[in-house]
Amino acid sequence: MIKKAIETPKKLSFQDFRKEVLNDFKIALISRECSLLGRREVLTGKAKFGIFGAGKEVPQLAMAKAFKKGDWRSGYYRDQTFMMAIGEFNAQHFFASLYGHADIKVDSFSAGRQMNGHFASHSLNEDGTFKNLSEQYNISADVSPTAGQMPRLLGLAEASKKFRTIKELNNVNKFSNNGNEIAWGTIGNASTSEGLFFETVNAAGVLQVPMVISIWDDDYGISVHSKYQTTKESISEILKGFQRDENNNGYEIFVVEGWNYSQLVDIYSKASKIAREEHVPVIIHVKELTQPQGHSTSGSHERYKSKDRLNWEKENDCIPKMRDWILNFELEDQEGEILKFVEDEEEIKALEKEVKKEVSAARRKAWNAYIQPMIDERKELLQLLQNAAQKSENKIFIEKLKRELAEVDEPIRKNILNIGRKSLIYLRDETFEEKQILQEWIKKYQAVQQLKYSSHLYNELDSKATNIEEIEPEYDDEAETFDARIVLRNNFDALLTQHNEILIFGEDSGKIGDVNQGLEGLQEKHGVNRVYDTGIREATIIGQGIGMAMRGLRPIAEIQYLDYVFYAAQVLTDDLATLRYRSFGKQKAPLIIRTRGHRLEGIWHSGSQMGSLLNLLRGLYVLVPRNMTKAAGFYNTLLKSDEPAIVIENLNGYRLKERIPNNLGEFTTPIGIVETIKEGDDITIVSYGSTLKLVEEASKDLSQIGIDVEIIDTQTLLPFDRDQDVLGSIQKTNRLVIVDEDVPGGASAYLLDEIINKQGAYYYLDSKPVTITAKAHRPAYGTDGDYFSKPSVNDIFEGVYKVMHEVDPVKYKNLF
Ligand SMILES: Cc1ncc(C[n+]2csc(CCOP(=O)(O)OP(=O)(O)O)c2C)c(N)n1
Ligand SMILES: [Mg+2]
Repeated sequence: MIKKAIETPKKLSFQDFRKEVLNDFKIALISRECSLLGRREVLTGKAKFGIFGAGKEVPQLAMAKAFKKGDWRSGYYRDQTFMMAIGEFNAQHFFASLYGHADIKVDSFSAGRQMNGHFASHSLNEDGTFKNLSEQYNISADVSPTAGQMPRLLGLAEASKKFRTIKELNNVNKFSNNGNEIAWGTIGNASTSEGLFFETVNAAGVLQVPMVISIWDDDYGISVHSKYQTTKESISEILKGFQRDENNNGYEIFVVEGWNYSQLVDIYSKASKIAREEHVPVIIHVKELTQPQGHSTSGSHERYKSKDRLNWEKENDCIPKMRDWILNFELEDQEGEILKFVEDEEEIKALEKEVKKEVSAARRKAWNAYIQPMIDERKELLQLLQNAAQKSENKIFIEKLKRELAEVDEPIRKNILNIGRKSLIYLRDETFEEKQILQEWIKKYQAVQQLKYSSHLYNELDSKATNIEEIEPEYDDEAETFDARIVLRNNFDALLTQHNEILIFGEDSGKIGDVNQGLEGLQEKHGVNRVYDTGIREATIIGQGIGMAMRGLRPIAEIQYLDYVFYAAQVLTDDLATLRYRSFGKQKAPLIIRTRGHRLEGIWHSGSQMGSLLNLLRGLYVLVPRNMTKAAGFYNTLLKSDEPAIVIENLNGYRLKERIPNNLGEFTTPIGIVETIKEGDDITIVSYGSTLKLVEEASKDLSQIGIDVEIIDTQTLLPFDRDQDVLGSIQKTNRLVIVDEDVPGGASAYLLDEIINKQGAYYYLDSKPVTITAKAHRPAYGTDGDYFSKPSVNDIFEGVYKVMHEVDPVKYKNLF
């Protein structure tokens, strides 16, 4: 058979081409062998769970060819072959991550924190600053929730657009070369059913950003066939309306069989050119892929696929298909000579044999590297247990524990610590040096190991946001007051002037300068590329922010009202909040989310869901400034640092009067520091946001009858009161009331835990701590809706009074 499709003008270049094809094929074979052995490792108990890229190897070889330094990938768990093909992953890494080797030098993606198949590159230097990202392959840390990679993909692509279109950013070579970088997305066919997929596709079409989405289509999502997933059973079919034409922007859409190596290479090269040069998004629907091992190591696909389908998958498996193509490939050159990739099948068989050996050796090496440190650690503990047992009256029990640990075939840290900690129970009544040595060892071991699993939730370096000191706002002696929105607006103006990397965007943020005019006139002044409107699509607004922040920009993403943040909750909690943690501190997205809420009226306009945010957003700062000067100070603080945060402004505070500081863009509100806004001796009241105004009002009524409260504004909810000032206050008043606009057991429960448990205020309380919260339901509409749903001045007065009644029922008689 003579194939003319691929032109090879010179013998030499055919040899190069041959080498490349055979090298690609070898990568595919290594990847497949890893998947096969990986499954065995799980089934024999050496690893917990495995999810592999088998059946998707060949298209990933093609994608890797088009992927250039500076580019970004935002993909999912099937991409091991791609990672191998760009040279960032090998068989030994594969097994290390499968075992969950908790060492960043070994599992460079997540130090064992993520399941296998979740990839990440290192964006940061040791000091937390960005590396030169335009000189490396960039892999944004994967997440497991299906389509969770899509919103971030939008931002990664949009960053290229910003680097190309904002003149002042053109020279930032560390992050971009004139916006030539493509953001490559990968997603499974079934995951395209998710709303996040469609939201992202639409937004990227509107924005016209350099994004190439590959859809790996194997007709299934675990056991569920395409007919239950996708209209017409074809994602490219239904996306046809996005195809660009002479009159309209849109997408370029390609459809290709996943086993057709030469066509894939061709299409990926075209797609790359379109996206890179024209900044037009591209979709590549890669069909006819298979799952030779089923979805994952839990369960087998024989349960849900028919015999016919299983046979079809065997016949259409992309690796045997590529093998046949290599074997049968012949090309006649200009001299009439027939050029081939291989002489005969034996050459391929020899390659296959070599690969098996290589992968098997890599597996052994990875296993030994994983298990040996723990065998050594066990040995240390066994010796210490032996020493302690010799001196102990409970020798037999300790020796029994020792035997139990010695008999574990493949000891992990849980086995080691479990036995060590149990041994201390038998030694509790005894005192001797060997026991002390054992105790010290366990304590130190636990502390060191714990870090492997718990570090990097926040920035732990000097650059962390909580290190930014307070700079007070400065005023002219006779500074006038203005609507408070002007403080914000002028401060944003100063920030946009100071930092070219700042971008502010959201619904109505551009042309009208946000619904409350905190950005009024700033689009005109700083340009439509820096202050701009987006569609109504909260999840991808956050995704835009995450992606751009990961690429060195400083986005401020607006969520119009706090109540609508839940459209983006998945992206915030699964992606943004975990990014630093799941990449073991090797990636960051210092995204600032600007929103407004607190004490409004109506079921979907209360802006009070603080408890749920506190639970979902560990990894972010949750900031609740009581006025706009404080809010502006938080933006200034955050921009001096590099961590993500959500700032919840008071919706009913924009028209209240505040003075305009002189040091705009400079003054800071410290993170995690409370402020005592009224001193008093009888009761400490802790609150935040708009509710503080009501607390202040109630406190005036209370002081009229001789109750002197101390009012503390938390200012920050996450983290809370790092200096433990609330404890100091309770040491004086011995009583605590928390006033919270959230539901019972919401933010008030969090605050109680912080104050009573963590700060230890329990020891200083003379009265039961009280929480005054909203009702459990959403607030009804209107002023009465608020009055009957949220804590009112009356509620606060009576709640505090009741505490004092219990203290002195004669002086403070029952009100009712
Ligand atoms: C939001 C969410 N729902 C469910 C799951 C469980 N889950 C993991 S993979 C998967 C199927 C995905 O199928 P597809 O997108 O076609 O990718 P494939 O595995 O076939 O490559 C499901 C349902 C998940 N990870 N995330
Ligand atoms: Mg699928």
